[in-house]
Amino acid sequence: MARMTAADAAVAILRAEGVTHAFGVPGAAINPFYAAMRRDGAIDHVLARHVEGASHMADGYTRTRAGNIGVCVGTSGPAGTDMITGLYAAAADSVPILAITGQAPVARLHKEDFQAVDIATIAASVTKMAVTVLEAAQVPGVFQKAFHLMRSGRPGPVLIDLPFDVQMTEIEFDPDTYAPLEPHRPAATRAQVEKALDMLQESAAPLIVAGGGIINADASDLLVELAELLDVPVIPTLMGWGAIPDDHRLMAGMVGLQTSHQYGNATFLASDFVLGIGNRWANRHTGGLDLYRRGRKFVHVDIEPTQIGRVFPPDYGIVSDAGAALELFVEVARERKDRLRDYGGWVEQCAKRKLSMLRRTHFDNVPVKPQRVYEEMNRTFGRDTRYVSTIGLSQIAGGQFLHVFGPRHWINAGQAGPLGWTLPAALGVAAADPDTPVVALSGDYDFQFLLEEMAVGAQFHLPYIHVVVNNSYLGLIRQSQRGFEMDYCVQLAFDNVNSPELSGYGVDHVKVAEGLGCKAVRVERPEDIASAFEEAKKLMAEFRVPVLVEIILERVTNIAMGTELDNVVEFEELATLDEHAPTAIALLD
Ligand SMILES: Cc1ncc(C[n+]2csc(CCOP(=O)(O)OP(=O)(O)O)c2C)c(N)n1
Repeated sequence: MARMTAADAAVAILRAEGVTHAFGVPGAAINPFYAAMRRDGAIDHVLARHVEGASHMADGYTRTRAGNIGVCVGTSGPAGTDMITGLYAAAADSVPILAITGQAPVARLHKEDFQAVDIATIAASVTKMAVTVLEAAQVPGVFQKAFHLMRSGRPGPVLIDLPFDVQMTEIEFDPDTYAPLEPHRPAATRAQVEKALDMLQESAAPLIVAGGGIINADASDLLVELAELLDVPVIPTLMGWGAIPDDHRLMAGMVGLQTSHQYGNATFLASDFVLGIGNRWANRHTGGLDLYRRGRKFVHVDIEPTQIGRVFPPDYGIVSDAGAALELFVEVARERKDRLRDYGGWVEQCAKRKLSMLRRTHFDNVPVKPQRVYEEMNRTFGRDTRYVSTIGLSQIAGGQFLHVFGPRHWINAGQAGPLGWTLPAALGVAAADPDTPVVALSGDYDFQFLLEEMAVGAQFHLPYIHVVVNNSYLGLIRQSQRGFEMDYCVQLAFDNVNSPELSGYGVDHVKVAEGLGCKAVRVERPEDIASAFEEAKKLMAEFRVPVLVEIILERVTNIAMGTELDNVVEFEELATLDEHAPTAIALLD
């Protein structure tokens, strides 16, 4: 056994659990932990400029690779409260991150000490565990339990709050023999999978709804294998996007009120059976439940028992890790290969809908129409690109028009949608996987929320391309104001006295990005977008810093959305010629 401070033991456990990076902001109450990180030397510290930024970096880091746990670190008081949005975004999307905060000494916790706040209580509803450790000897056990919890069942975040004196206390701990606990992941039984397959085979027009649980379980290959064995089309949810490549013949489109395809909704409404795996029937996917459920049977597979029946009662529910369930589904489907129902006609109908219901992307308008931006992104950025986005018309249009070809290549704060998430999350993604291109997508407001974090990318050489579609208009909020006259001093645009050429837009994002040590390019004409992206790639490779590509959009844009799956309002005519939607057509060849 070795004697060391509890802070040293905590850092040794992070290393043993596979943590390579910590994103944080120091302060007096967390200094012992920082000193322990320095002594250990195995964890790269990335100094954020805002603690919320650090928490989103940790989130992006986790989402990039199976098994990753992002860690964010902050001092007592406001650092922990700044992390709450990050914890919420992670919890909402079933993403494990570990937040570590400093705290006032144990004896002063109840004395309204400087920056002492009961962060464990504040964080309780957005974590799987939030605890202030009062006994130094419990520190190794609390960290071991935290990793076990984060990886078991439905993944999610944990917060560990460490009083100053607890961090400093010497304890017995043997890092050489420390071993992570085996995560608990429930698995479907054969009888359950056989019953679900029997139900599917009774239907004439079945679909698989593939949720983020499949990506969490690293089981996308199994999903594709199952879809091919059964010859059943797949609808990925927003969190499951990438589980089946967009150019796979069985990719039937996304369904929903916003980030959806018109053909996806039409195919869903023509189906009579849905096998949902690792999904949660999110309301922006389902729309009104009457229409969503009418005329079809549902089987729901989810790792968390209480998710079954939460949104609506399925015809049959199975509690299982998505990967474990898919393994068994594939096994049983293989055994039944010779007696599986022929869905060729149904698959063909779905493919036809895809061909005839594409939205138009090719517009030559100046100022640029957003659809064109996504077409150029599809054309310029390779299949291996990881896209990162959060919320806004930009994210919704990204969902409708971008093409994604692999799991963890669409990285999106889907449920919480906190403005500001995109930039720091993209830095976390770049830190976790420096070898794969990262392209972030923001509206101007999302970009402005935490834009100081760009300096972090310049300082720590975390290169990525940030596409900012600038309408200076809070597009999503305007489009969804639903008759509320909310326009009370709500304008992002102003006359910038330093950049008069931006009249009607406001913030000079190019100057800001350059001031933070990054490179930046501005585009105003559609024919210049592709060359700006190519230029950005070159700048990124040469300087190894984030590169902003700001595209000045038309101020007012409407992107298709609606209130029901059969009532999504289109604002442009659908593509009638191949050249109206060239990159989407290319996927169908
Ligand atoms: C922290 C936070 N506050 C408010 C919102 C509500 N909200 C959603 S989108 C949006 C406007 C987004 O504007 P922008 O980022 O410029 O994107 P656009 O919709 O114009 O593409 C707002 C205010 C939010 N999602 N998060």
